[in-house]
Amino acid sequence: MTHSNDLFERALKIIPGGVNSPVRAFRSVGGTPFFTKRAEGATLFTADDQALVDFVCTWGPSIHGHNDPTIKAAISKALDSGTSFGTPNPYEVEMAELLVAMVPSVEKVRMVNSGTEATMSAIRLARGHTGRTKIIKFAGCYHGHVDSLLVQAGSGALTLGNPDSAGIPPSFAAETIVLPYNDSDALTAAFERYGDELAAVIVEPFPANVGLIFPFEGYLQHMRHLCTQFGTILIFDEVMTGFRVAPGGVQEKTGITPDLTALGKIIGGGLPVGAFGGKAEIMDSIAPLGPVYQAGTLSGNPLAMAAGIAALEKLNSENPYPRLESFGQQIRDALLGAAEEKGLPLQVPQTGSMFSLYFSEEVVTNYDQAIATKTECFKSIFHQALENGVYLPPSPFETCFISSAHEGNAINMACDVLSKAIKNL
Ligand code: KE4
Repeated sequence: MTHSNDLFERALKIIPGGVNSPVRAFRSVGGTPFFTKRAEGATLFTADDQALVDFVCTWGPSIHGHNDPTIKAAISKALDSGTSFGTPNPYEVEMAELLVAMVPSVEKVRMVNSGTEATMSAIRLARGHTGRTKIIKFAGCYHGHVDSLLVQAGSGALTLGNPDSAGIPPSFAAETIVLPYNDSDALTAAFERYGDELAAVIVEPFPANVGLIFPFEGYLQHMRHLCTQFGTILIFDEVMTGFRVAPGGVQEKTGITPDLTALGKIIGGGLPVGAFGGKAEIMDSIAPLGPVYQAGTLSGNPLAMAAGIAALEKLNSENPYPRLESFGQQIRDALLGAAEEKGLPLQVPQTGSMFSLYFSEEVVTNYDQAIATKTECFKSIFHQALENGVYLPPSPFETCFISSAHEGNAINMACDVLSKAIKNL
């Protein structure tokens, strides 16, 4: 098996940046990415024979840990019958029934193959259903690489220090209004100015692509109220938070119900899956029933559906959320304790199995505050941790994930390694 450096050298020749997704390239932390040859539970086994406790969890999907035996068994059972039929298959109905049962806003749902397809389709549906063109998004929120949403985006776009992307016609960007998150006055003003032109507001209810940010008390309620008042479709992008912070995501946790929801990651059990769903009356505007076209060769793929169904059924049968919350608090307390001993200002926003690190005096509540934090401290932590067997997301503007396989030694060892890294700053 060739080592990561050889693999990366070969990759650089024929894959742009040597990676199939920018954030994997370590551009914002420096160094070159390792290649993973196998993953099990909380651990990645690299092509350099290193074992790493993984806090990226393939960017969210592996809430049960890597290579989960239940999910694996479901995939191999489905595989016995073939990989793709191009016709409806029973798994699609089962998955749709699960999503309707688990996500408060979802009365009808359409399967796609990524979170990007889910948000892209939800935006098109909102525009087609309302006949309006303008949308509101929030600085730092990332909704996948959709043309009209790659404006002041987070995640990889932010990591590249280039919040916008080349290739987006100014006319597209002109239909997208970008507001600061957590600013109710700015939201009210935008509605007063554009109200009846607004097809949709799309938001990560807990932004997690700029680090992890929580809404001010009443902020999401205000957003819900304005959308209802002006007939604007409220879209929660729960690609990351769906099934992560609670089975029904932020909308279950807060009791605020959007009109449409974008989903992804966990619902694929590690295979490529996205979904968008919501009010039946809106979803019925989607082809072949309605005028808004949307399609996909591999949408509802039987293997991916079988993996996702197993992942969701496991959440329902095991209810890992209390354990995940305790793991998250354990990590948060260890990090804050080490920073206090060091006299270093550190914020560790945490909910359940999601947390991030901001080296900042103040609590981070929006994009401007996030990009003003001391990212060089994060880079040092990242590399110290990696050298000592702990893999954090390779960017200060991502969120760390914990799986239910992170119990016992994995969490304790990670707390120890990260605490030492902070004290070494
Ligand atoms: P995908 O197209 O990558 O499946 O989903 C896009 C997406 C949509 N909405 C939210 C809230 C998301 O977080 C994402 C994707 N998240 C990033 C990590 N922050 C994926 C990692 C990557 O781009 O490689």
